[in-house]
Amino acid sequence: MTIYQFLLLFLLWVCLPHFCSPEIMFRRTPVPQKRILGARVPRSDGKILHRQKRGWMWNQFFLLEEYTGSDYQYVGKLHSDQDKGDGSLKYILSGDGAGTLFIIDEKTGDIHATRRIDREEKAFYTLRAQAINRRTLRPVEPESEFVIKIHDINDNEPTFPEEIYTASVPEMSVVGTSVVQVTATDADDPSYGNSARVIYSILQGQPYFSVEPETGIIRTALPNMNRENREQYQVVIQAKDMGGQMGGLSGTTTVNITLTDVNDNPPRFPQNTIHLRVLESSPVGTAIGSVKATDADTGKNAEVEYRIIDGDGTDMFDIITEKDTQEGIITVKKPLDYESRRLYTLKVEAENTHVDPRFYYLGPFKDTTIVKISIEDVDEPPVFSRSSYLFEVHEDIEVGTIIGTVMARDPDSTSSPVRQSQRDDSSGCFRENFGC
Ligand SMILES: *[C@@H]1O[C@H](CO)[C@@H](O)[C@H](O)[C@H]1NC(C)=O
Ligand SMILES: [Ca+2]
Ligand SMILES: [Ca+2]
Repeated sequence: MTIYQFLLLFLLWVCLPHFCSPEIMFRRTPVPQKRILGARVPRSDGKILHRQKRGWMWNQFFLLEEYTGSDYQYVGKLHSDQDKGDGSLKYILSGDGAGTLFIIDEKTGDIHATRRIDREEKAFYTLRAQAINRRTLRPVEPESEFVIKIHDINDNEPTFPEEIYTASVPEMSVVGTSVVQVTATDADDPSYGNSARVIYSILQGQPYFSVEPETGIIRTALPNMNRENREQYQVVIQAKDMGGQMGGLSGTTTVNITLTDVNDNPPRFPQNTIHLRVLESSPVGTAIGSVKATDADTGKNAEVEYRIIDGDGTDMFDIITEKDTQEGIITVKKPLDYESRRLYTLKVEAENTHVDPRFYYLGPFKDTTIVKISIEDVDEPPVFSRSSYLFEVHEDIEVGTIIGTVMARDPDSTSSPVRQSQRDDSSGCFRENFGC
């Protein structure tokens, strides 16, 4: 502001309800002055007028939002030094809301608001004031601009953009691991007081999680949180204005937190010993049965690889890992023979394929089981000692002469007697031990 050649006095009302009554007004010459906070301004009548800390400025009115009175809310008074009080002057208002929201008494210069005003909708109204001679209609003052600044009250609670958030954090995370940040906004005036100063607290979810009061960052608060015990947590965060003090307004949000898996459980065979049976006639490659280790983890943390690591059957059997079922399938590697061996033993190991070094101390991440395989007998056909026999005889040989011996052996151990019978062939007709 520079030079004001004309005197247009704004009478300012800078009143808060708890502090003073709307009648307190004072005059001020339009000489530009810096705002003096917390000063005491002597009134013309010698009394001291206490101004509250916010102070006032030349060419500004302050008006409290959300006025609930039934009458029009008093804003302030325009006054010209040219006003002799004889009614010859007329005050005119124009600009934001002039004539509707803000009305002026053209004789006295008193300005009123006609309805309740919401600062969060509009915080400043810029208006222009004129004083004219009622008779000549000529301005006695130049048009002057002023502002009605709407004074905040704490009428907005902090709100979160989302009603429910979802977040996740690995199980077994160290205490203080950041999970997610939630931020509430408060529509009140952040530049004044604490009406928009938000502090976060946790209403539900302790002792597992905590929230940073100033930032809204949610962190883990308990060591060794185990997904295998509990996977889902519901955390309720409150945001409260007035710096979290009593009387502040608050809003809440819910955060669904899922613990994600880490490999903190080794695979385990449910039994120490597993019995399988296989027919001795089973061809190489036959699957004779399966073993399965359980793992409390999920996904790749539960993946195992099976191996035969010991036993007297390591040459005779193989194991393959079935990816889909996570089973170890035992197969025949070499032809089996009940008569030469009836029982084999394998030591089978299941080991996690993705081990996390951070959790070595919970290992080892493998387990073993004993697999006993019984070979089952099959009733095999007798076997001749040779595949063909040739006996030479003279044509005049006597009936009943022994011309040779054929031998058949029963490979089954519990030998059933071999009954031999003759078969025709082209060279003639023989019946063993008998003539033709
Ligand atoms: C949050 O968790 C609750 C209880 O566990 C569940 O009913 C709800 O569906 C979850 N909401 C979301 C969005 O994940
Ligand atoms: Ca608020
Ligand atoms: Ca796990």
